[in-house]
Amino acid sequence: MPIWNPEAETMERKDLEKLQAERLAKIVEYVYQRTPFYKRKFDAAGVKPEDIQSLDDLAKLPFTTKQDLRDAYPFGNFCVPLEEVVRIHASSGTTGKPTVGGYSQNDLELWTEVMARTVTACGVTRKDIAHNAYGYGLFTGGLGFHIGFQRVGATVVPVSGGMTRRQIMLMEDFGATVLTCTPSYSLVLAEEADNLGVDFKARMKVRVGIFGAEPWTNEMREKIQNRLGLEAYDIYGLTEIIGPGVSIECEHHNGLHIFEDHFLPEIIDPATGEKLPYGEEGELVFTTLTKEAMPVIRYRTRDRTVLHADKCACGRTLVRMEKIRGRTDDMLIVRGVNVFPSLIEKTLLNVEGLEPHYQIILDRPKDQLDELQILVEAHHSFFEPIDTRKLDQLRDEAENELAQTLGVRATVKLMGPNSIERSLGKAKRIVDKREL
Ligand code: DLL
Repeated sequence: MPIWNPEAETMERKDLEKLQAERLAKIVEYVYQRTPFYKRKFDAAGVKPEDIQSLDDLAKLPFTTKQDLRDAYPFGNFCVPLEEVVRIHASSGTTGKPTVGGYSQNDLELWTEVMARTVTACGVTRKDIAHNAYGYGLFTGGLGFHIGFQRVGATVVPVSGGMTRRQIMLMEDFGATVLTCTPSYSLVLAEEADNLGVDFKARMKVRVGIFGAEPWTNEMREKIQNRLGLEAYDIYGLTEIIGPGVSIECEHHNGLHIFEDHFLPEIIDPATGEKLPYGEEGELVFTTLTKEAMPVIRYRTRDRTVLHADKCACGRTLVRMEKIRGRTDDMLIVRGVNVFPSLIEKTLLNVEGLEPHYQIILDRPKDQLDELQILVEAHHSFFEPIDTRKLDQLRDEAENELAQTLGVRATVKLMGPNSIERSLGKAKRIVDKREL
């Protein structure tokens, strides 16, 4: 498979590390001079830019947290005057103010470059027609893919999210070969095709799907690939770093290559902040090495994964991160037991008869223990006509499987087709009523 920028993506690791160290020293000096936001942080930690000479010195620098960025909202951490900022994006965030991303002209150029690398890694070329159903607007997904597709010369269809029925028509009429959206929305598209009597696999030419912006397991990947008849690639990114374009799977699907010449990754122990070696699971931390408007230093993503540095068969020398395993703050504590949402998804999708649409509800009725309830849709055949005996069996099977894998009891409520809310973008999987 072609590589967009072989020089950068297949560089010898020692040359790459040399480049990273040079860029790190520069960016640390840059942010220190350019914004009181970092000057204050570095001063408080007793570290000066000249202390940062090698990659090992990185650990001397203080972390930047989501709270730090909130405190600086909206532009307090920018390193260029607003006249040099040519684009703003933001991530919705579930509570309070959004997280802002600001881009200079050069930052947009960098974003275009990493997105061109990204789509090329998934086999996209100028011959492709890319149906881009990520949201256009403040969210980085739509415009991020847009510029990457244009750079490689593919034909981009900027359809954005919504009007799902129309999307099915356009995908078929335009002969889309690439689909980009959240993994959950890809299933909404498949369902709408079913509703319209359109056989997605037979009528659509889509061969590649590039899905991300929300957690999804390999079990979910299987479901999507089978239903849509395409090869699904996982893409990761976040507004604070650049948007999509931080890391991408290659054709070997053995982790996501991080564009390390621009985004320097670390894994830390979320409890102690200690740096962990390759192969160990922890919290992903990024330092942007080349951004101008809004560089971030040691940004704690709260996403949990593992890094691997051995060479990949695709030829890229870039570090690979495993599929995101969850967030440091999404672990549910149910009656004192740690429960990971990704494990719930995995378990449900291994039970035959359940559909990949579910919601996790946590509640604590007054003076009682936590209750974990899982709403999940059963295949429509159970409802035509309704077969309560079989539904009861299916529910018991799901509850038993969950009890075994989670180590805590969850009640399962089986739902009819299309009864769990669908999302155009990121799916809302967890409803925690205990905080209300
Ligand atoms: O979701 C950027 C993006 C757009 C990525 C399109 C991929 C495709 P935010 O809205 O700032 O940015 O959300 C970032 O979403 O910290 C993760 O928790 C989560 N996330 C993003 N990609 C993945 C993924 C975009 N592939 C936050 N797997 C991140 C799991 C993901 N979680």
